[in-house]
Amino acid sequence: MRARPRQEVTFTIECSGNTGLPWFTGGIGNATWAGTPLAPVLQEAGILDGGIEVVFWGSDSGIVMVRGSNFREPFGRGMSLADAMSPDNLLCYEMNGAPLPTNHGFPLRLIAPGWYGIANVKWLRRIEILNTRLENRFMGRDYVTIREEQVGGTTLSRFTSVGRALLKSAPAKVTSNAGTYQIMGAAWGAPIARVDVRIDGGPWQPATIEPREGDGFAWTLWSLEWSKPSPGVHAITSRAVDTEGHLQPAMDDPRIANKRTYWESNGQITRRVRIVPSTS
Ligand SMILES: Nc1nc2c(c(=O)[nH]1)N[C@H]1C(S)=C(S)[C@@H](COP(=O)(O)O)O[C@H]1N2
Ligand SMILES: [Mo]
Repeated sequence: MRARPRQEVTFTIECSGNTGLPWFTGGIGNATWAGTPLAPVLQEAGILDGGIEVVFWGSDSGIVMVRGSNFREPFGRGMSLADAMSPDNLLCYEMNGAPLPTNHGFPLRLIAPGWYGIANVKWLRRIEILNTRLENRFMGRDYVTIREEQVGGTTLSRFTSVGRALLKSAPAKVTSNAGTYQIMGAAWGAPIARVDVRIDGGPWQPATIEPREGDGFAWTLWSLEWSKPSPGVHAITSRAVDTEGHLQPAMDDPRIANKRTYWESNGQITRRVRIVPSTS
């Protein structure tokens, strides 16, 4: 793999279970990944007529029970051949200039920029091209978004596999320096045009966004000056807008509120911070 052409991408990977609920907010990280493009490897291996699905198998496995029987199933995820052939996808052996750490997939992992964490299969053992869709635990049973939608006057529960990353932002921290406060956060999942911040349900204020790093797969960091917050607890909400004008949905938007599983949770996040009176 190392003898093949090298390609890098700076890509923020978010776990699709990163809900914004207090018990899980940190399932996200940004790194520069290096490896070799996947598409030429598939082409050289030879893609037979009828091949539609590329399956990435990890070395880890677990027991799944289906209708009362136990099976040992390796971790695996499938991608349509068209998605797999994207020139962005890498067979990745390096993270931030060092060999992949074991917990991030050593010796080789898939890096699929623009997809939720689950697609980025670690500890790769085998890649297959199938003539049918893969419907294993990680495609069809777990990591499945269930959303109720009104279709033709009836309520339909739609079950879909966790897929591409979604537009999202979050307030990350508040710092103070000589009485001046600053709210800082990140936005990701799409090329970011703007981030708005709302304090205690007030008007949306545009944040200052930092220049985009890399090819649009890295998070955009943003900040907002916060003049003279009163002591006590404040609620800070952010919303991202992408370069096509899409708005990160509010938590009560039907796209979020009508979900029955917590995967792919890209609703606006409100964080509470306590401002304590200065002791100096
Ligand atoms: N082989 C294998 N790959 C895997 C997983 C796994 O359990 N086994 N977890 C996936 C999930 S759910 C996420 S969020 C990302 C996390 O990648 P990271 O550990 O580099 O942050 O790896 C993905 N790849
Ligand atoms: Mo995940």
